[in-house]
Amino acid sequence: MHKYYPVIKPGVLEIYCGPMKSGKTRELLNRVDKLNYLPEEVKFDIFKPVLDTRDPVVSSRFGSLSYDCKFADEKSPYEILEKMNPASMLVAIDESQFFHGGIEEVVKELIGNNVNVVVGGLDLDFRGEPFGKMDYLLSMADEVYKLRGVCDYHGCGSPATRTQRLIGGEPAPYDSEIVLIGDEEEGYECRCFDHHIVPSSPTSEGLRQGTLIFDESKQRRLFYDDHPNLTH
Ligand code: TTP
Ligand code: MG
Ligand code: ZN
Repeated sequence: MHKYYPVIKPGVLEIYCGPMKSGKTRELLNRVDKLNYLPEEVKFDIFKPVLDTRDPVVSSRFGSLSYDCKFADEKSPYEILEKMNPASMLVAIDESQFFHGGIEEVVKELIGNNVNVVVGGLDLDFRGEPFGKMDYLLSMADEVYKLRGVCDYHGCGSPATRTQRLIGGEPAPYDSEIVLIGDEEEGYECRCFDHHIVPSSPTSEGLRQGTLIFDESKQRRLFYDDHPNLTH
């Protein structure tokens, strides 16, 4: 067993995923923060894609943890290998959903070199579909932490697994751009499955055509088959 285990887990891929406002960045930083208990010669790196310009550091929305990070071009994930400290025993990558193809090769290379990789990212985009290469990374992962938020919809408060994008207060249609940097002021909410609304989605119009309806009065999706008593 490696002497710094479990703070450093050589060759292990850990993933913190979930919707926006589920605390992914905070969990990632808490994970990295444990390295402070190790001798100083234990090196690590934190990366973010350049496109996320919200912050030059990785910091969580709540709490005081904040770490300097390195930026890698999301279109050239190999920059992570070029820019990392070759002595790093742990590489953390936040906002991993934005990295284009190649990120999975980078992660494979790192774990193959016994680096402990800690990934943070949205598992699903605003449409509720796998975001970027996150599905591939999740399949490769040794440890997956699926974080949950709290549904923002009119006091619902149920566990939230989805991110709702709003444009001018209205649910964004399925065919809007996948990448749109922002936070809740700019139109993102954390929602439970029932309150996650994607107008014109092929799922609602194709797969169970005629059975899935969006009930305006209840502001939620309902299946006629599953809920024959729609008067409730
Ligand atoms: P996150 O770090 O997931 O947001 P967060 O800080 O609220 O979450 P956490 O506390 O869990 O760390 O950032 C997500 C970014 O992705 C944000 O800039 C909005 C963007 N985004 C898209 O570009 N497309 C999408 O479909 C969604 C859902 C988000
Ligand atoms: Mg975050
Ligand atoms: Zn809800």
